[in-house]
Amino acid sequence: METVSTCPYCGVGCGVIIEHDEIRVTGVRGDPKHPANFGRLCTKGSTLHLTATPQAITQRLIHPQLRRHKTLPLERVGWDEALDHAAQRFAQAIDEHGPDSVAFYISGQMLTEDYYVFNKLAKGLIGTNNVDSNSRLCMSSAVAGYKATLGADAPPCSYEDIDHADCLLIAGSNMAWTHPVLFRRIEDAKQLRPAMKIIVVDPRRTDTAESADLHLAILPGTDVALYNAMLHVLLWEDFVDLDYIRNHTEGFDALKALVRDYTPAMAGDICGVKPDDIVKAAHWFGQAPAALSLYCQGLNQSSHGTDSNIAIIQLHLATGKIGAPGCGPFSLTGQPNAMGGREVGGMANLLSGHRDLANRDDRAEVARLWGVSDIPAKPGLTAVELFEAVHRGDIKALWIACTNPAQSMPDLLKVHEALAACPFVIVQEVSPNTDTAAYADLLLPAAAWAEKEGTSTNSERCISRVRAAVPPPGEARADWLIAVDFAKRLESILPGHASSIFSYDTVEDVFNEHKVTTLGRDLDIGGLSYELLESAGPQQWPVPTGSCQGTSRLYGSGIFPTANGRASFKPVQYRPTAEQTDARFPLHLNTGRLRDQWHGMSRTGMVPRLYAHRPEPVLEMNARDMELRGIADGDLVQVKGKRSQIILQAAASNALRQAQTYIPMHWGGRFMTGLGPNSLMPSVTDPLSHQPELKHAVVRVERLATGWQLVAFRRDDRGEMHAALQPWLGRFDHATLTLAGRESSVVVLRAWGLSETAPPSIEMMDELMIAMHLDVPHTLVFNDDKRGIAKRALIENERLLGALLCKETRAAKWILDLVVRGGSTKELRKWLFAPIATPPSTYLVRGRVVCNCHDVSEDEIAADYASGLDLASLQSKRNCGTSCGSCLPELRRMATQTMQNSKMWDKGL
Ligand SMILES: Nc1nc2c(c(=O)[nH]1)N[C@H]1C(S)=C(S)[C@@H](COP(=O)(O)OP(=O)(O)OC[C@H]3O[C@@H](n4cnc5c(=O)[nH]c(N)nc54)[C@H](O)[C@@H]3O)O[C@H]1N2
Ligand SMILES: Nc1nc2c(c(=O)[nH]1)N[C@H]1C(S)=C(S)[C@@H](COP(=O)(O)OP(=O)(O)OC[C@H]3O[C@@H](n4cnc5c(=O)[nH]c(N)nc54)[C@H](O)[C@@H]3O)O[C@H]1N2
Ligand code: SF4
Ligand SMILES: [Mo]
Repeated sequence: METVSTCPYCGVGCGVIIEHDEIRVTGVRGDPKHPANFGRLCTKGSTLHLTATPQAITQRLIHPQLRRHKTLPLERVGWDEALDHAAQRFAQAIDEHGPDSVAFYISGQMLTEDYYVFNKLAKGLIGTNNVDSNSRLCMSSAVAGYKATLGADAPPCSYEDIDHADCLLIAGSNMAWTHPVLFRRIEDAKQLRPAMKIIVVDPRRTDTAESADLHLAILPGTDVALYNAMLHVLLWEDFVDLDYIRNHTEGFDALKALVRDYTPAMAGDICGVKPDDIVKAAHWFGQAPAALSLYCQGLNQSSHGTDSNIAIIQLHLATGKIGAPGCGPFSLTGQPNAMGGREVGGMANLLSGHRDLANRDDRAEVARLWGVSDIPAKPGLTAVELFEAVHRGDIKALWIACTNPAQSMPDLLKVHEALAACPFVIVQEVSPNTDTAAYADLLLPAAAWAEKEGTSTNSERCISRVRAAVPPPGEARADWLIAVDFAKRLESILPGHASSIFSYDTVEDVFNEHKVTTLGRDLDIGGLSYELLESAGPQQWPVPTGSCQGTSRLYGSGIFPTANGRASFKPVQYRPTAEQTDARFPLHLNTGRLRDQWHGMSRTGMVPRLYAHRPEPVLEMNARDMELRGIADGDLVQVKGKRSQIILQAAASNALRQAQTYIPMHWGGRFMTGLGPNSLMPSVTDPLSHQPELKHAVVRVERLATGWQLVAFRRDDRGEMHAALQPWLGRFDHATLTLAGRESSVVVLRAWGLSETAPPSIEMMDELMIAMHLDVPHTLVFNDDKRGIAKRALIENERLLGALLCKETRAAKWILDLVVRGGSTKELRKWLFAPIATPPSTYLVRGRVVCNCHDVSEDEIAADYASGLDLASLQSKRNCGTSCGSCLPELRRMATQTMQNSKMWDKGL
């Protein structure tokens, strides 16, 4: 059987075809008809079915669980008891402390219908605007930037504009990894029209930057200076469109006066790039008949994220490069339904149908549509404020759905304290294992991708149907249904709710009500219905009543959704980030994404092959900074920031300038000792958008002397061991817990002891052997007590199934390869019982896997390139990059670089 649906990961919003037998998902492939991907999927999308295998389902949350008292464990309860209890706790808080004592923290990964219901529940039924979402950490600066300039929160462009642009300005976006299928479209366009110029603005030399004609490796947080200087050049060289400015905008004179100061020399100084390169970027942008900018978190996640958005949008307004094919400021959305959340007003300062909470008429209109007396005027708490209020004890009941703030919020220690102290926390999840779930007093099992129905809107305003293919496991339920069931119970407790405002029979009923709230608005979808989506496929809003087709481009008329129809310029000054490096904290810490992982890894982290590209948590550093500190690849370092410190392995990266470091955001407390990188990040926010500065912290890094290392592997066909081993992370100075393998899963625990820490006792190792199911009689055991060396290996049917090595770990990579890939255990037995440190000389360390689809590693690719193959012949030999294409940027980069093999595993002690 096949069901057409949408990928639940990034904002590209690719169409997928789910292959299934009505009980289980058996496969997934790209939908050739979907306008976002025309059949393509990236590494994450093409492995979606592997997050729904029977083993993966055993890791799902399938029953409601309630903690009756903070000191008691969670226990299984039925839905009635769970939701009655929840309603009673919420009603009690509202009764004793008022509606603002409860709060909801939801997610851009919910479907539009889910989002709509939660928003109505808080603002309409309870009467609190305390409903915010993880989109606050993601898109709120983009929302504020669009509204400040264009008058409405609407990305005016379409993906097809890539096919028409003569210049692409990609800023603060590593699309090659984060919007891969869209990046494939850029690669196609460049191949077809090599004259198209690509400019990338990113402090790091990412794979996206490698593919550019010009990479501006600006110093972190200096974007506003750069775009102001580009405007300076555009003005100076007459590239601005004075007619457009005169007819369609206002406020240009003030901006013109301001950018007079932003000479290329001045901005070059601030940004740390050559003034000539700024001039070149401005020339390319100005000369291009059609210029498109694509931008994401490098702009948004900053204490001046709104200004960065405004500054880049103004380049388009000043040159009139907006509203025409190939033109416009295109903010890429991160989460699959960040846009849907904005449409239903699912944030603390917004209301349904792109309305504003601050606007009295908007509030009255929504109250009328919902059939409630009023919507409170007091703005709700935005994400950072919300957790601060929880920390102060102001929030008595908190409902978290579809997001994992205990990993993804900044200043994590404080967030963990807040969650621990909150009287009543509901976590609505698909996984019982997230860092946030640990704090739940009530855990509610949600239906996941392939099990739920609704709609979601991608970056280009395109609304797609999300369809269920299989039933949810156990008692899991769709998010919107859980919210509606709760709302009805609350209505029966709270006074004054004779008739329900939540009488929906189907998810389509919710969609139709949402549709009514959009009528006459900029996002009007009066003409849209599930039926039209069924017959005509995905549609871009607006689709006003009477129309049966979406709108691919906005503002072609030059009329903007502002009071006087004009877009407006804002004189934005460059401001530095909140934390600046100094002698005590001399390094900048940047964070972001990996190609094959999704956020807190609750889903991608279940798929062993998705670890192959970046197998473990590291701090990336410039080689010179490492040398100055006596740090070698694989050394343990302490990363100390202003709020906390964490320990990581260091890895040299030639993508970073000196004084800059990078930690992927994915590695939280389930994968390494400590809470992960977000404990280092500040909770300062942009004054307008309230988006926190998740890309900029300052740190110092020091090498730590290690005394011993322990490495343990175990094949885990049931997929249960990763969760079971998590408590072990806290028992070592530093440890990491990851997966390896391809067809079968191998759990990998690596632990380090600092020089003063005693090696693990035999008892502790025995305990670990039990936890890893290595405690069987035929496990081979070697102990060298004098040197404190221990080796264990479990071999069955001549296949190595698991091993534990303490202190003598130089052969660890070889042994892991034997567990993962099989092979003769003869050499291993020899190695095990002899005081030999290194693997056999015939063994070649296999490097990182670059091509995930065809399992091709960097050393195989490097060897082929070294032997004279070009990309095409490499591909015909090994097929790498011929399936999903996510590795193509890296294959191209490697063709021009000699790659160094990772030395990380050679640091056995
Ligand atoms: N593989 C993968 N893809 C994803 C996701 C995922 O988890 N994994 N998540 C999705 C989500 S929710 C989002 S929001 C998007 C995010 O997509 P992106 O924004 O593309 O991803 P990031 O890696 O967070 O950050 C992008 C780049 O910003 C750069 N940067 C840092 N500081 C600055 C600065 O001051 N100025 C500029 N110009 N650049 C800077 C970083 O070096 C980084 O390369 O990805 C989506 N796609
Ligand atoms: N340092 C740093 N921190 C960051 C960022 C950064 O760049 N750097 N980026 C920020 C950004 S842009 C974002 S978007 C956030 C993302 O941060 P989070 O929202 O915390 O990330 P996820 O891990 O995607 O959390 C989604 C959760 O929902 C669960 N889930 C999946 N499907 C469903 C469903 O259908 N229903 C329910 N109820 N639950 C479901 C998943 O198991 C998962 O635990 O992180 C932010 N934090
Ligand atoms: S680019 Fe990848 S993650 Fe994003 S929607 Fe498409 S398949 Fe999913
Ligand atoms: Mo995001």
